[in-house]
Amino acid sequence: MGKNIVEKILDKHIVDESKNEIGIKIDQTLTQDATGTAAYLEFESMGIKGIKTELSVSYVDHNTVQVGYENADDHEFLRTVAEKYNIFFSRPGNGICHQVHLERFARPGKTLIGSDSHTPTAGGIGSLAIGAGGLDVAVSMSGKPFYIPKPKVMKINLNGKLKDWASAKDVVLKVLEILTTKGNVGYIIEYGGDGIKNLSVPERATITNMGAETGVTSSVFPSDESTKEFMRMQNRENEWAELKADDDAKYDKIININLDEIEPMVACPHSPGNVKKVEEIEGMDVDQVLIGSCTNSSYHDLMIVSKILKNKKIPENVSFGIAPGSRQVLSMIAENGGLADMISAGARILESACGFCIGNSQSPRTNSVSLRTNNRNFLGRSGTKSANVYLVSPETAAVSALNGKLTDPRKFGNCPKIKMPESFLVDDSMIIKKKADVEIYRGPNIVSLPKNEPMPEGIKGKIMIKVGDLTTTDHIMPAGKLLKYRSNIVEYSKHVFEPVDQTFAERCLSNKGNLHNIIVGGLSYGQGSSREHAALCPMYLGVKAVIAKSIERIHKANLINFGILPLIFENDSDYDLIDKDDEIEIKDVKEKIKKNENIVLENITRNKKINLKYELSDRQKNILFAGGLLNMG
Ligand code: MIC
Ligand code: SF4
Repeated sequence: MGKNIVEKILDKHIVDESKNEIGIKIDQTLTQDATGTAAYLEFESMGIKGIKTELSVSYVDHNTVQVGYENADDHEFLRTVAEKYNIFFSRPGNGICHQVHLERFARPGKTLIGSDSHTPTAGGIGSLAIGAGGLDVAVSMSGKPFYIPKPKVMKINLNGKLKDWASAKDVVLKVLEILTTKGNVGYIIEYGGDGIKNLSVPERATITNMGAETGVTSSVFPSDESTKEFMRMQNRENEWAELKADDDAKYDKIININLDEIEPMVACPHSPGNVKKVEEIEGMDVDQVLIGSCTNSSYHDLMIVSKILKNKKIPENVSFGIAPGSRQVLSMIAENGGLADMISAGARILESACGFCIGNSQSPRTNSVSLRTNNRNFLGRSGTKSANVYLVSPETAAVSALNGKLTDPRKFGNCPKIKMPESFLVDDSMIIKKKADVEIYRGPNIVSLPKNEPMPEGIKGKIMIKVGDLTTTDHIMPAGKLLKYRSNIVEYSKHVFEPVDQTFAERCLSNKGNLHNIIVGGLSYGQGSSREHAALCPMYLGVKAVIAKSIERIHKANLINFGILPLIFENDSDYDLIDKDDEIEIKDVKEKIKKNENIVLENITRNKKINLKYELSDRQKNILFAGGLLNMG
């Protein structure tokens, strides 16, 4: 029987298999600074001499604002860790991890995990690239397998050809409109169809990048002539390998999208799944426009923008910023004059980093409308809770910036055609690869990680918070200006659930030791980022279980890694039988899980019984019993 691409890659990488999960060998890892500090502290605590992967890269891209000493401390810690353990170190200024990895390291047919949910960007080149918590990345660097739920494969056929002004971003927004941000856990998307030959690797990467918002494990494209051409332009043709599905390959689900019918799209506040056509809501005034992020900041994206802006000026009431995705892109547009056209139009040129996307710079003004090319518009993520953030393509962003209003770019006139250069400008001098037995730098912001106790026999505690559907890790563990505490868990923990309830952390700490703290969530709890701090910090606050209607893959794995029990309501409607401040008890929970028996929660306050379920492999049960992976030696 024929095989699909996912099966072909997995066949070469599966090293362990149980009823509901597979363990895969990981060829490459990546970390970024905001998740990397914890990941390397965890790696150090494993006492391993050096990495066992083919390639591991540590990027510094998320927090480069350096207000206070904390970021600089983190950067130096990361630089010295990389040197000690033989890890590539991509210096601040070299670009956003996913963009640089695609340009310089990602390879067709290889497995990659990264401590960042947008790691599937590398699926654009045919790598099976998966986002994970930092601890899972640390484990993979030590040569042990990485576990995912047994995947189901969804084929999305892209047929036909995009019309002028429709772009890869509009394609992935269409995918989000179809799949929404919930209900896709466990799937890997494989792209195919006759239209993909017309899509370049960076366009494919925009599509696989934002697949993360659907909740799928990864998204992957075949590796074909277009892939070969991109790799040749990066001077990496020798790393190319063909990757294609067999004609009779089987899929669990098939979706067909006609590229000819794709129109400019927009994701409205406050979810990337809240998709409309631009023409449906155009005309709205925009106060801020930001172009960049790992979704849309390739050479082609920025050249289109520069052509749209050429000889034009941005209106005085629009704040307009552009962050090129990598130093390669920035250098190339600087050399060919594209950058000068942007500056002349009134753009503020921002560092090649995540910056605005994670809300630690460029927060928009109160009650404003911000139009952005990144991938997430969760409430408050921009740093301004009253702002409304809309996600669009670079073309829509640039045309709208010029008009001061959300505008369908088709109104602009002729669509600029970008002639790609003969090759990309390759200069890896900001990527350091050195191995020496250096002493690791630890400034006062590098605080060692707290540990958990083994799982209690029974849970007796209190519901400390009850949140609704689609609660993201940005709600649980906000980033933005707090990013500088990523390597200081005690400090960072004070801010858990801050956007939702400012008293949560304090209340939890006062219970800790007497009562077990419990979180109740709705559908798709923990969607969004891979930040393990959304589990690590609640663990530090004494949270023992999360009970929800459903929990997203990466967050569930993080909860288990830090010894927090992920439980699911057997009946969704039982969510209504439990509320904040209720006292609850789950008797003999450990024994029941050991024996695979049903779990019943007693709501003591309301005198109600609620049936709960769980899906845990033996491996995951053992991690939970130990109180987390770090306790397992
Ligand atoms: C994000 O886009 O939400 C982040 C910031 O890149 C996160 C990682 C983090 O929180 O450090 C992600 O996507 O995993
Ligand atoms: Fe950085 Fe934004 Fe991409 Fe996350 S989504 S890696 S914050 S650019």
